[in-house]
Amino acid sequence: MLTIHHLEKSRSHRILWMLELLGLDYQIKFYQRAPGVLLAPPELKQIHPLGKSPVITDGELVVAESGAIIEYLLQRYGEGRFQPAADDLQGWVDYRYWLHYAEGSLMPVLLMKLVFTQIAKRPMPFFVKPVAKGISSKVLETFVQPNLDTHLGFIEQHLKQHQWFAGDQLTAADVQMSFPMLALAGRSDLSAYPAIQAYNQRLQADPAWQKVVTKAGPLQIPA
Ligand SMILES: N[C@@H](CCC(=O)N[C@@H](CS)C(=O)NCC(=O)O)C(=O)O
Repeated sequence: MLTIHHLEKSRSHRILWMLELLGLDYQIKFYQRAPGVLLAPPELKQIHPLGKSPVITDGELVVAESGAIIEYLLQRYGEGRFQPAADDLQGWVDYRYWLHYAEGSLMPVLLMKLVFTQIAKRPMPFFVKPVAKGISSKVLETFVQPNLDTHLGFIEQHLKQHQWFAGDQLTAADVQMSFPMLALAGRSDLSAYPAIQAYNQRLQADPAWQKVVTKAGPLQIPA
């Protein structure tokens, strides 16, 4: 039996979406984050040494890392679905690009936004707080937000011309992009980005996404 080790409020949501899109039989093992921090519980280290989610087990196989899980599921169960047609070269270039861009380029900036926003909210001695707040708001203002703005403009331009990331059909590139796209909504003001907002509505209206919401709840983004 295929099992997904699903951490609440995490990238694991995208794998649930992939499993639903493929119509696979699977079970969900739920994990909660430790109270007050964003860390996964130690039990996840019994599944994979890094103790992160998502991770799936399929019989004897353990597959970690969202992109690798998606590629595994498509290769084993996809039968060509949720990938561009074999002769659609531009589609394949876009597909690969966005599949890797999600974790390789966009998530690091979103993670920095989360970490530096959290610093100012954490309990600490009163005399340290102004220094910590000063440093984190400087990093946010001079590095993180300008970078995020560049990403937002870039994604907006792409989505003005394409319904889905790799063309007119929903592919696994959209599955991999779903988490950072909804994290963008949680961590940025999207009022100047109508194509991104429309895309986020489109993805959440997908029937397979709706099934995930029924089984595991809506995706909550740590902010
Ligand atoms: N690049 C990895 C990232 C995995 C990851 O960092 N997952 C987070 C949840 S979104 C996690 O498990 N965090 C808890 C922790 O680090 O303890 C992937 O895409 O699978």
